[in-house]
Amino acid sequence: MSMTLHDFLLAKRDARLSELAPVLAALAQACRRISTAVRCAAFTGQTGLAGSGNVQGEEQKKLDVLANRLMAEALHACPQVRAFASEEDEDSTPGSHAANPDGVLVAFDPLDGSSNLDINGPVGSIFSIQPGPPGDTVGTADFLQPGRQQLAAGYALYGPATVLVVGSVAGVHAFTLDEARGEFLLSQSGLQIAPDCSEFAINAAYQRHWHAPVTRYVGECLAGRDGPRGKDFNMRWMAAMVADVHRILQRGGVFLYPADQRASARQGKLRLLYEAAPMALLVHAAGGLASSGHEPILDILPASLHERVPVLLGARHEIERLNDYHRQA
Ligand code: P6P
Repeated sequence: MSMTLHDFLLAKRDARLSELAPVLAALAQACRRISTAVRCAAFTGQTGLAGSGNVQGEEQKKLDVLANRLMAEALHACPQVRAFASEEDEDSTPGSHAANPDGVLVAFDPLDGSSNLDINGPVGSIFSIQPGPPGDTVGTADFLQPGRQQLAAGYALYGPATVLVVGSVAGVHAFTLDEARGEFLLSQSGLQIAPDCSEFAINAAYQRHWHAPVTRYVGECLAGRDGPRGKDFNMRWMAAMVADVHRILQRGGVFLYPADQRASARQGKLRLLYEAAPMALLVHAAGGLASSGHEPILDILPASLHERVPVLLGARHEIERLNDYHRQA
């Protein structure tokens, strides 16, 4: 019988993750509850808009608000969590053990890709676990750490199956929810991304706004076997970063949400602390790369909690090519 997340952490298959067992258990519980809420929304009155907006100025779905509450409840109660920060909230929130000197910080996107909810498309939750600050006080500024300092990161993908992926620098592992048992069971250990690929993900609707390096890269992919790449490429765009990243961890590829010439996208769309940095840790641990086009995402020091950053991630050789095109430009 497959190993549960609890037994995996107990067995110390990854010492870094095992040290974080309490907070990973809290996150797994919250993701399990969010999975149920998403599946049952149609008959629990949880579909549609909440009638409120978030700090990003976005209209919140009822499930955005509920997922945020479920994550906050689980993390606030966890003795290992000193504070947490959400995409939905302006500032961080202290946990019930804010002065715990061995405690950690958690930044999360409670429901990524919620525009897919109305079409029963994939959505997910993303989380980043950082070391807590010295001393016994903690606040929003303590979250402004470069991604390389993360202790662990992960996501839950609410798709045909609910899958929880967690990783540290030592490796990335996937657990699939056994709904009957209410347990996440180990389904893949040591996920790896091939250095080459033939699949790219980008929202091609913004093509006219792209900067030259991205236009060149995508154009060469589209030129196929008769073009400079000498092979055909496939394209996917899930409108949920979690689903695109999960596909890359399963079968390779690249995911691009670049900066473009629109005033609203000068730094891209995705948020550094709870979307780009956690995914970058997972991708690097699986042998891939994650870049802004100008530097590794893991090296970027955030200036603010909700800072956006361009994201180019996935197959090593492809991201190296994109970095080279940015250097040439
Ligand atoms: P667009 C979801 O809103 C999200 O933050 C990511 O999960 C996703 O990859 C991207 O935005 C989709 O953006 O511009 O295609 O709607």
